[in-house]
Amino acid sequence: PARLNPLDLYDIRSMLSDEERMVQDSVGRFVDERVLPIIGDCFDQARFPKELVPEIASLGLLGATLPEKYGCAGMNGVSYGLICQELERGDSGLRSFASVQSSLCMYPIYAYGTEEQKMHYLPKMAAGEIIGCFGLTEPHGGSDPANMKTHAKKDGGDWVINGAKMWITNGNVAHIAIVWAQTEDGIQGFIVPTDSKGFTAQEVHKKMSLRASVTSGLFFDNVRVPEANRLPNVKGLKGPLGCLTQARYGITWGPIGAAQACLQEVLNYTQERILFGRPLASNQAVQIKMAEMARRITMAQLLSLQLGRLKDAGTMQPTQVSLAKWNNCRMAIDIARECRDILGGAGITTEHVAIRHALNLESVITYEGTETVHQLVVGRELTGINAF
Ligand code: TGC
Ligand code: FAD
Repeated sequence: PARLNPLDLYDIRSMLSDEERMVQDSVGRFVDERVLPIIGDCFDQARFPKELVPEIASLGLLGATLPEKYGCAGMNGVSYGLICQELERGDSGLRSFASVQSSLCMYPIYAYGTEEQKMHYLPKMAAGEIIGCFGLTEPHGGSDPANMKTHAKKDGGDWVINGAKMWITNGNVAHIAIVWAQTEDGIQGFIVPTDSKGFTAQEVHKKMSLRASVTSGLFFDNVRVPEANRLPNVKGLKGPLGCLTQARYGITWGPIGAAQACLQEVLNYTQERILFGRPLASNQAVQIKMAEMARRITMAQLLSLQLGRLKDAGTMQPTQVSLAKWNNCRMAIDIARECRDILGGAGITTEHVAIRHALNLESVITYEGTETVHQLVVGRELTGINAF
């Protein structure tokens, strides 16, 4: 029989619909042709490749699961997962851009906004003409967003926002921020144009991770927005947490792509690297490491695909998303670090992909709920005891 595909040992492809395979192939081609040739340099130079945004938009990758009525592609959840997987095979920073735009900015407008807000923002956001960022985390502690200090106060027909957000993806490239703020009626979401008076975004420098992505602090000094910019259809922490469930779902798929990129690289490298008179790949120790990687990638693929099928059936639970986000981020960071080691000295530069993915995954395992947060969500489900 023909040899199996090392990146898809269980032929997950055969479990996809024709449409899902088409989505995967078109995003895969975009990543091979347009992302891989430049992304190592973008990471070195700490540069977000903003020039790719129009192409990402024209492929229908922004807000991909939202209805066509709003200029979106109306894809299913599995297709959205495959988009994340292929983009992150390129770089976690690019997948972050798409996750934030789609799941954290377009989704809340779609799920919690008025018809006017949807018609005004979603088509332009799908086209990449309006870029969004999502402000939930604050400087004093992201794991416990219920304790937020940023607040919005009603003043006539307006809301006045004061406070600060930290570690915000896209902050300095965004035209609007979805800002979660404490109000007299609990936490509420606001669409804040980034050219509002009193709004400042300050880029975070010296990052060793997600260098091809923009990360910022946001500051609100009496920022005034009209009532028309409030998202009226949700109150309380379940507003932002509902967005996180969408984004975390995509993030279960993304790291599979990063791990595949790393495994592919060492499969090639170890065939050609001759040490002690034979290819590195002929050593038992090296084969066991690579077999272990393929095993963990396969399990992650099956986990995300089943999660996607549950999502498309409308039965996916946040605890299931937590388990997969934890498992798949841990899988990928372990693989990327191990691949870096197998490359030896060559593994320490961005000429090879492993160290870039390993460093990026330090963010991915932390954001959207740290590994510990997701473990405790699963623990709470098992025991009925809240350990937070
Ligand atoms: P709790 O007070 O029990 O619940 C509040 C309300 O929310 C509901 N809920 C959810 N709804 C939807 N999805 C979820 N995942 C939900 N989890 C809870 C819940 O039913 C309740 O509703 P109601 O109607 O009763 O009011 O809150 P909790 O105890 O579940 O939350 C605790 C904890 C620690 C799990 C939560 O605070 C948490 O997830 N913390 C981590 C925060 C986090 O992940 N921040 C991410 C910021 S965004 C980001 O990182 C973007 S990076 C993206 C990129 O660049 O790609
Ligand atoms: P903390 O909450 O201070 O946690 C510190 C440590 O304590 C962690 O190890 C954590 O696991 C542990 N811990 C917390 N609670 C417990 C407990 N009960 N028991 C045991 N250990 C515990 N946020 C946004 O809102 N929007 C964005 O776009 C965004 N983009 C990001 C991009 C990047 C590159 C990064 C790094 C972060 C981004 N974040 C964003 C923020 C991210 O969500 C937070 O960093 C994350 O939620 C953790 O919050 P924190 O950094 O304040 O860590």
